[in-house]
Amino acid sequence: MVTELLDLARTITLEAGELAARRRREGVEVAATKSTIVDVVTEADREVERLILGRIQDARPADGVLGEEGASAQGSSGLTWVVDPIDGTVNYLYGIPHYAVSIALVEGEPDPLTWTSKVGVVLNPATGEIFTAEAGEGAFCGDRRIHVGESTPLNLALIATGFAYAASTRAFQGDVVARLLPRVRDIRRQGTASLDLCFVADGRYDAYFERTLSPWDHAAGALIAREAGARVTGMRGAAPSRDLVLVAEPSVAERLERLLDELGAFDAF
Ligand code: LIP
Repeated sequence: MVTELLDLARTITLEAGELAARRRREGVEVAATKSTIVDVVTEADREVERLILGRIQDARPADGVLGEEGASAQGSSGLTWVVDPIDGTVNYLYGIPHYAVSIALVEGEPDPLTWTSKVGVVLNPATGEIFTAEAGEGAFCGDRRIHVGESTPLNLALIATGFAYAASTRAFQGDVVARLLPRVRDIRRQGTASLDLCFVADGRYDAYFERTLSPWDHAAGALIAREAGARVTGMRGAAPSRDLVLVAEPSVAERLERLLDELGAFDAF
C-alpha cells in the first residue's frame, strides 16, 4: 500500500518537476512577495502547486493537502500530502540550478510535531536527482541506496544551514554562523532545505541545521535523512519544527547540538 503511495508521489513529483523546469527555461518573474520583500513567489510556484493538488485529488480524493502556496484540502483518510512546489524559490528566480519539488505523505494531524511520515520525495529538476524514502524501507537517490556519512569531529565537519527572510532574524542567525565557522571544517548555505536534508542523507554534508523552516520545507527531506541513518531532531529533542531542524549522523548531531547550544543558537530571537 505504502509502496503504491511512494510510486504516486514519485510520478507526481516528476511531472511537477518537468513543469517547473519548462517555466524556468521560458523565464521567471516575481508574482508577489509574502512575509518580507525578499520572500518571493513566482507564477510557476503557484502553477506547479495547482498541478500537484489536482493530481493528488484525482488519485486520492479523501486525503488532505497542505501546500506552501495555499493549496489546502481537509481530508477524511487521516493522510495528508505536504507539498513544497518549488523549494529554493530564490535560486529558481535567479536561475541557480539548485531547487526542488518536495512532496511528503504524513499520517495524523498535519503538524510536524505530531505527524508520522510515511513517504517522501525530493527532486531537483535542474539535475534530475530524485531522492525518495518510504518509512522503514530505507532512502534512495534514484536506484542507489543512500546513507549518512561517517562520524567525524566537528572541526572536520561540513555544516549546511540557512536563514530566514526577516532581517532581524537573519542578523541573529548570522551572528551564530560567525561563531560557528571557526569551529567546523566549513559552512554551506545553498538555499534549499529539502536538498540540504537529502545531502546529509547522502553523506555530502556532515550536518544541516536551520531555524524558522516551514513544514513543507522539511517534511520529505527529514524522512529521507532518517531513513538514511541520520538523527533528525528539533529543539532539545523535540520533533523537527519551525523552532529547529537539525540533521546529522547521530554522534555528529549530538556534538553539533551541544556546540550550537553553547554558541547561543537556540536562544530566543
Ligand atoms: C527556503 C528554504 C531554505 C531557507 C530559505 C527559504 P523557500 O524555502 O528551503 O532552506 O534558508 O530562507 O525558506 O522559501 O525557497 O520555499
